[in-house]
Amino acid sequence: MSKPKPSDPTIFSKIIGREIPADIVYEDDECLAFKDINPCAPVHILVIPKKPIPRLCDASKEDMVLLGHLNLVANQVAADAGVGDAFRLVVNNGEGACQSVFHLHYHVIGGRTLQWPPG
Ligand code: DGP
Repeated sequence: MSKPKPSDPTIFSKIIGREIPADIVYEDDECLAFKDINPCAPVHILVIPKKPIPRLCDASKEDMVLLGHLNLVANQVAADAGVGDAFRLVVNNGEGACQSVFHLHYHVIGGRTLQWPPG
């Protein structure tokens, strides 16, 4: 099987389209938030835009409002999960930074003591 290109549809497009299930905790016209299938903390939620931006570095000025919205939704889902005052927001951008799904996503991680710097 050939290596996926950043422009290919991803598993997250299938979650948006309800072709595969996910534990969805928030949805609006612009974005979706659901629990990570492989959580690294008691709270591990992914916030994704419905627009298929592959990586953060592929976002442009026209995405400015959307990117701000994703941050506010991250705040909201963290608060709803009970970790609103202590959580980490992570974007892995590109293969070299461990991005494995090429649809922009923010990891909202919390519910345990978090170390710094991350590995
Ligand atoms: P990243 O390495 O930053 O690209 O993170 C991708 C995350 O996506 C990883 O933590 C696991 C999660 N993930 C991958 N496939 C699925 C899936 O089918 N469902 C859910 N809920 N999460 C997934």
